[in-house]
Amino acid sequence: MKEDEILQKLTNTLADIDLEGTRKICKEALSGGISSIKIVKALSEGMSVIGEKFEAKEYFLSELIMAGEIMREAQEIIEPYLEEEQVKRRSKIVIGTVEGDLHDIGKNIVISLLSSSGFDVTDLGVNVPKERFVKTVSEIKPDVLGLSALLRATVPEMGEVIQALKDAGLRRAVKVVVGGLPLNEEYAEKLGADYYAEDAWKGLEIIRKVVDTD
Ligand code: B12
Repeated sequence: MKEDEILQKLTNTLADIDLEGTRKICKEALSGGISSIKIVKALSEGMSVIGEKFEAKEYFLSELIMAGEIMREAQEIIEPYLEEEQVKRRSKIVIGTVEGDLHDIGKNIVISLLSSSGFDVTDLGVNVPKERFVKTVSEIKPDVLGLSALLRATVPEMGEVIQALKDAGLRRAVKVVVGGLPLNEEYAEKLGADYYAEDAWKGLEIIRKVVDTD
């Protein structure tokens, strides 16, 4: 099978919520020399199909939960293969999903990519209150704070976190990168963020630039 066909099969297998199949194709693709980044992209496409099916009421919450579990397992298989790179200075990144939001698959991909690229990442998890972001920024003094939100209803919370940083006198000390499905460049600017990343790879590119020009 050609590389494209394997990747398409992986997307479809995840979209069918097939745990065994996804695990198997991931391993085969990796041992066949397909790049880990392409594999993660194929899996992300599978998650988008699942989202569409959920919207069309073809899938329900139980399928979303299963998909989350499959994605977590797949990430564990792929993580050791994510390309290791040397970063001169171990720049610090703090990242979390904002309060009210439990989605963390995308955030975890960002973390895998950053960690395997040599960044020192502190993961605050999901449903993180703004006070915790502020406390961590003041203690760890990261170069970048990454915020994630997947629900339209929780995106405004990103603005609340940024305002809380301002109130604590910490806004200038850290660059804020936001990501998540309901966002775009314009919305991110309105929230007061420095950068918007549509995916993990864009996030890595932005963060590399930010720490380079520090
Ligand atoms: C899996 C999933 C779940 C799982 C989450 C499991 C987990 N551990 O994360 C569970 C079952 C828990 C869940 C619950 C709910 N979900 Co849900 N979920 C999804 C689903 C299918 C996939 C999300 C995903 O993982 N995508 C794959 C990853 C790789 O993509 P990503 O998250 O976008 O991340 C990438 C980029 O956005 C970016 N990125 C993201 N964050 C960040 C941060 C930084 C710093 C950077 C640089 C980049 C970055 O990089 C990532 C990688 O490239 C989406 C549908 C979809 N199309 O996305 C719905 C979706 C997000 N969910 C939705 C809904 C409605 C819900 C529920 C309210 C359902 C319910 N009735 O209870 C609850 C809410 C729970 C809560 N309080 O958060 C809606 C949101 C609609 C809206 N307008 O707000 C969606 C869009 C489904 C739909 N089409 O209706 N969900």
